[in-house]
Amino acid sequence: MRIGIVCYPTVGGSGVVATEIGHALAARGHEAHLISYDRPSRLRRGTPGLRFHQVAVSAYPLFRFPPYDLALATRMLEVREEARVDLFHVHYAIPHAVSAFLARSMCGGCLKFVTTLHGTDITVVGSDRAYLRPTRFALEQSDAITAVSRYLADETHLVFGVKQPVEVVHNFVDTDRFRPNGKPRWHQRDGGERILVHVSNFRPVKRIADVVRAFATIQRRIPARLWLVGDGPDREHAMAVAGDLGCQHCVEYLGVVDHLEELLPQADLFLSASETESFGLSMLEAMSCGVPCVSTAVGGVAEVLGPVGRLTPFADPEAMARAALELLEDPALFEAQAAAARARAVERFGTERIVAQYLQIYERVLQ
Ligand code: GMT
Repeated sequence: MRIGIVCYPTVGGSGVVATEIGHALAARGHEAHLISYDRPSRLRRGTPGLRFHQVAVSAYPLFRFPPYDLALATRMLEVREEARVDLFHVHYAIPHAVSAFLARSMCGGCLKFVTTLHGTDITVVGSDRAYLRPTRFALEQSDAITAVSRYLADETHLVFGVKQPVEVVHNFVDTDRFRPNGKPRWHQRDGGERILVHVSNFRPVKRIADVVRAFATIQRRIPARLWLVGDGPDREHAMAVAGDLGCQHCVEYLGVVDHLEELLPQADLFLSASETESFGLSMLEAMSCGVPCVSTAVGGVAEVLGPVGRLTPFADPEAMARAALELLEDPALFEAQAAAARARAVERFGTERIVAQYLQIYERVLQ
């Protein structure tokens, strides 16, 4: 098959999932064409069968907001003609599904598209009055709709009232790349310092300050260090909170890390304090490295963690700290959790299993 994949290029999960689908398709002998305004951060160079097509948006002075959705629709048609793409798979509904509909209308119905919903395209941005109607319309025009969790599929029906089925296809992880590195645990290391990690786009919805608050409590009880990975608007606020709580010397901001698979296995525990999280891809990547997660019980996180790790109430950093300490003070419990995290990632969220579900959907739509 020749599949066009439209996504955001940023470090956010939807772009990561889209790019990894591209890699997985190429590895299985298909042709994948990634379309975005920049090179996606996870795109590995020189992959046979996988090409990147940039969308150029001209900045005419009259345009306060250059119309990216129009430029994208045009690029989709060009890629379809150049590469004889069979089907488009658009990730994140806004505006990608609308552009796909426009591209299809411009060529008299020549093109089919599958829309994958990732989270805030439904729960935050999509339900904004300014975008709700075009998003619902574009979803209804999609040849198939998928959501990355059961929670998100249910929200889509609730918020948008779309009639067609929203199929659940969970996110996936390359369990060969994201794997434990066999490092000694803290109780075998000098000083016994635990390493906690948080990876995100540091948006308000991630509540990074709560991660820091939970960490401050943990670090008062046991030797610990917090790695903050990623970037976004709340980064400085998080560091300021660390300063206020007197734990800034133990909080390290690592920025955007290109090879997360090398970093995550070095951590002991992943903390997430999100207000909403349709899936939580970085938690799955951590689990695959044998790193258990402590997260707020929101959205689709329970579908990812299952019985492994700990879920705590939203906006309760003290409860998060207690849950983390329970795991970090008991080496036997911790080892069992680390092994269970890895096993769950391998058994339920491996690339092979999930990409097969997308391939089935593509085949069905193309029939
Ligand atoms: O909204 C975001 O935070 C970014 C968004 C994205 O497009 O990267 O993340 C969403 O999609 C990820 C990949 O499917 C999920 O793992 C995240 O849980 C989801 N974020 C939220 O629901 C907040």
